[in-house]
Amino acid sequence: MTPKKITLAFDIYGTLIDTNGVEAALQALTKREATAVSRLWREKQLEYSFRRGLMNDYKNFEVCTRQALDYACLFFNIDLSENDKQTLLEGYRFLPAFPEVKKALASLKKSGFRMYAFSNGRSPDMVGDVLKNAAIDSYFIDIISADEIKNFKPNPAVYQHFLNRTETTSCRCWLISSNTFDIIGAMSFGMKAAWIQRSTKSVFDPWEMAPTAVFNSLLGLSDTQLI
Ligand code: 2OP
Repeated sequence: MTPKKITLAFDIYGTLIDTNGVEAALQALTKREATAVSRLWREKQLEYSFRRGLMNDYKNFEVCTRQALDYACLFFNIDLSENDKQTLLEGYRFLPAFPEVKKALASLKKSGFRMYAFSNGRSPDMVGDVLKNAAIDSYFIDIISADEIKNFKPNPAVYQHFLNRTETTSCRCWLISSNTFDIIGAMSFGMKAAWIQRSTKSVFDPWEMAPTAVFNSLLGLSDTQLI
């Protein structure tokens, strides 16, 4: 097998893009320590997407993000104006990439892998903007968004949609993600999956499977590991 025959599906938020990048703006607007607020915002964003999926009541990832921000504000008793909330949501399009991402993507692209961005975020606006603003959009052939089928990872239909759009098969495809729900979703669908364990404190869900490979950054991904 050569890299040209292997498709890599890169999750975006938390894997390539650091969602904690909202902390500084949150702190400036709320005038308080924002780590816990940022964490709750992200947790609720994911929870809302999962619940929408289970309920068959699709609202896109931006809506989930906005409602999760409203929840975090209510929970921490933070009074933000509509303008401030819009500023924070706009900031979601300017989140930074993790430090090693550019170097790792450049090296994988040079090796010849078929590389796609694969996200629950809406494309092209939400995901397209964040990749462009982080200057990593050029590494991908295309963005595949779960929004195209009005569903969310980890629903198997979304992984199937990825294979359909990229004209590949699960045995020639790796999901690359720091999100354990995504790794388990892809593997139970039949894809190989590399878990990017971005913090030693991140715990892999103790379900009936383990990731195909584990790395502490994208720099761990190489031809020998993926072919
Ligand atoms: C993604 O980018 C939700 O972080 C997840 O799909």
